[in-house]
Amino acid sequence: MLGKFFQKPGVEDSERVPPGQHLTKGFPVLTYGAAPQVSIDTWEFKVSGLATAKTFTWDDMMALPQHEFTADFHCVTRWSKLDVKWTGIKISDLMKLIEVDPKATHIMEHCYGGYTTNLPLVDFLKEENFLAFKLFNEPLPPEHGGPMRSIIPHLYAWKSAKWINGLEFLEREELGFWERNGYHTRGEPWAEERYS
Ligand SMILES: Nc1nc2c(c(=O)[nH]1)N[C@H]1C(S)=C(S)[C@@H](COP(=O)(O)O)O[C@H]1N2
Ligand SMILES: [Mo]
Repeated sequence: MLGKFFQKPGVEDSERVPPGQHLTKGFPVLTYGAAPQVSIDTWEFKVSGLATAKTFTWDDMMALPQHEFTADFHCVTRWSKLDVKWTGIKISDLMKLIEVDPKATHIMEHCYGGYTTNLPLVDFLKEENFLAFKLFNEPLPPEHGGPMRSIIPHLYAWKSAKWINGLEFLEREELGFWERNGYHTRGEPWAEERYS
């Protein structure tokens, strides 16, 4: 796509930048509270709720197929970053190892440090979603959620849980940290589902 090279950096590209967002060249860090220190040696990822309970270690995760991803990132505080390059594991590959009760309709992502964020199961299971452990080919920096975070490209970035350490399967919607504090339950950037 030749046209891309002639575009001035920072110019809002209406086809890719959702309404009310502006492009940022850097990659701001947005964390509520202190960033937890998480080591891969003791790292655990727990499946709970309406699914067969299971704990994955770092090595279990690294044994899954690894892919490179390019995704746009939209923070509800109105900055967007296009074409972020990640390396990670598809949620769909992880889900092949998780036995979910058919009654489950929603999930809660859990994190080291206590942050949570909720999603309808259908949004969570989108083929484009992944767990990232590298950012631009370097180990995911701790401030951006290293060693592992989720990336849910089609929703505002508060759904992309940094320092993720578990998934809880639910039979009804429950609210995560920001959702309890006034953010929209779903958070679709093209519909500007910012606050509820
Ligand atoms: N555990 C955790 N995950 C989190 C957050 C947080 O405070 N704690 N902030 C969210 C918000 S509001 C945004 S915009 C993105 C920011 O990711 P970044 O700091 O890598 O830019 O992470 C999301 N995931
Ligand atoms: Mo955000």
